[in-house]
Amino acid sequence: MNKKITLPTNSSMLSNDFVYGVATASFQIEGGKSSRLPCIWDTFCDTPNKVVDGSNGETACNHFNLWEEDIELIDSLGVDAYRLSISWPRVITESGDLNPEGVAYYINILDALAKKNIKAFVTLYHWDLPQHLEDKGGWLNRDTAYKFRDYADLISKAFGDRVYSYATLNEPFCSAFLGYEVGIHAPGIVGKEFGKKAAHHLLLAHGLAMQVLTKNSPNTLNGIVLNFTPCYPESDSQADIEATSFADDYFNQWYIKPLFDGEYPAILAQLPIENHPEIHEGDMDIITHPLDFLGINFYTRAIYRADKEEHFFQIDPPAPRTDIGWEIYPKAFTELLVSLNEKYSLPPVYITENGAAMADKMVNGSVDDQDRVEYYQAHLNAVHNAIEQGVNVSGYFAWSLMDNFEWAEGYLKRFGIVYVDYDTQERTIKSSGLAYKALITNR
Ligand code: PNW
Repeated sequence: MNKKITLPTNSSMLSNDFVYGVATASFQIEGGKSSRLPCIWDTFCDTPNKVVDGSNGETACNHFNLWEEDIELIDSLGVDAYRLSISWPRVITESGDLNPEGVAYYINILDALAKKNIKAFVTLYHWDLPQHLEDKGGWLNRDTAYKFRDYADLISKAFGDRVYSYATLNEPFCSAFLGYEVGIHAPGIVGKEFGKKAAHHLLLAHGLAMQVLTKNSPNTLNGIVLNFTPCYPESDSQADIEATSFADDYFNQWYIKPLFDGEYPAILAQLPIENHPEIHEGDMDIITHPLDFLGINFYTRAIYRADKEEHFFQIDPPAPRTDIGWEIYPKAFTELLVSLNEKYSLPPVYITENGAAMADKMVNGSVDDQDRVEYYQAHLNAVHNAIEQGVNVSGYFAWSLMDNFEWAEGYLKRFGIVYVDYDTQERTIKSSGLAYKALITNR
């Protein structure tokens, strides 16, 4: 018996203007490595012991060749929208010009989506920085922000009116902190002095790109996608509460407060001077460029306690957990949306990613992932509850359309609502995909 996903009959999420979609990212699905420039994730994958299963993005889901049937698959799910990302190293040459083959590849995809009336939500940067830019310092080099603006300028002109929404960056927290502070993502740089510098250049890149997108593409929804892992104290002790608030500022508010308030959280003053970002005059004005939408990605929460040496200590997540070890705690999703709505004057919000890794088993040709169906049910309810409390949420994207390259976890963790057999590249819609489709098409 396949469980259904349901929402209260009066829910605004059952209206036909609420946008339902599925999401992917270029490096995670495309493959087709030989027809683009190398990126930082190619290099990272080639470095021993960085990716758990020693895999890479050479083939991935072979979406580079299978994109036509994948669009049929997306259409068969009945969704209103598809969130994809553009591979910067596929569309821009080393000298900074458009690469016509790479541009044509995406134009074909955008045209095929338009034919099927599927809205294209395009993310310009989902972590695949051209390696030649990393060789000049990557996101630690201020000039990368201007290179990103130039890329955004050229590509938005080339795409014309084919795009419904542009997001500049996906999850600058992950790029900055995971990539340049703890080094568990590409380019694998480690040091507390680097994270906030990279973060500032990413946010500057975002603001500069917003300027050109507003000019070249005034009719698209232009914005950014941020991820949040809401922070909870282990106890009500003052010390735990303060440690948790510091963690929240460091991991979450750091990336949203500058966008709306034009300043970093006050904990900046508590960070050693060598860890500070390099902020030039006028940067904060660029970063506060008005947004047409805010994309929010949510997967889990984190629990903190006070620590003697550090500002905070994160405890191991309690059960229930998904296959990647992340606690399932949908209440934090509602509380996050409500609290952001209180703190900031938000534009329309789209949930640009939400989903779960589960230990899927293919049995007699089908994957009966009732655990994932339950995750989606609980989290869609959580979004509904936030809307009831006044948050303006306009859409929701499942992460992910299909199983794919899960970064440092390689192909071992499956987030898809469609199963991928990596030997045959066969796609099979899981029970969660069927339940999601039923929710959308029965509205
Ligand atoms: C997001 N964290 O990554 C990305 O946007 C996707 O590409 C990815 O596949 C998906 O979520 C699932 O992981 C994240 O450690 C990776 O806080 C790590 C974190 C958050 C998001």
